[in-house]
Amino acid sequence: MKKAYIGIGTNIGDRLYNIRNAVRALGLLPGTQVTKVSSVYETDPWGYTDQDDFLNACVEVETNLSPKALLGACLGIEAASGRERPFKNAPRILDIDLLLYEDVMMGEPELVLPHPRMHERPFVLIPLKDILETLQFDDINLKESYKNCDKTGVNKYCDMNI
Ligand code: PH2
Ligand code: MG
Ligand code: MG
Repeated sequence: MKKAYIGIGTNIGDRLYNIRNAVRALGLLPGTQVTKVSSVYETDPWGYTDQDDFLNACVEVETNLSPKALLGACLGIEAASGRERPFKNAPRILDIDLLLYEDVMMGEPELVLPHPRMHERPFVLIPLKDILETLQFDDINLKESYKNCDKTGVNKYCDMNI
């Protein structure tokens, strides 16, 4: 089994339902278990700011799926929830991003690991810190990014009860 870390975000509809639904669906993937869940955070929109606040969370999974198979499965869960992609950083029912997969580094058009923008994103770093003990992978120092990130727009919303 391989360990992977996944970020979940939503700012349309019943946001807490959407997060819980994503976590449940991840746990139902073949050869996959959800092994840790972060708290749920309410976060200011980042990037395209003229939209409603998000709920964000992160989970750890143990999986037999390859990185690309896991990514494909995450995109499938998004699509099943009704996700549309009208423009970059648009409001979304559900976004499921593969952040880290073991210590795999890859840069292919369909998948870059670690996630290339996670270091800049408090809404990823803060929930990830709940579940990732070391925050330190060989070439990417997440601990520094976490220490330096602006924490003002990320507020604990609730514990994840799944
Ligand atoms: N996702 C984005 C862009 N902006 N802002 C917040 N607060 N949370 C997100 O999940 C998010 C975002 C693109 O994936
Ligand atoms: Mg995203
Ligand atoms: Mg995404």
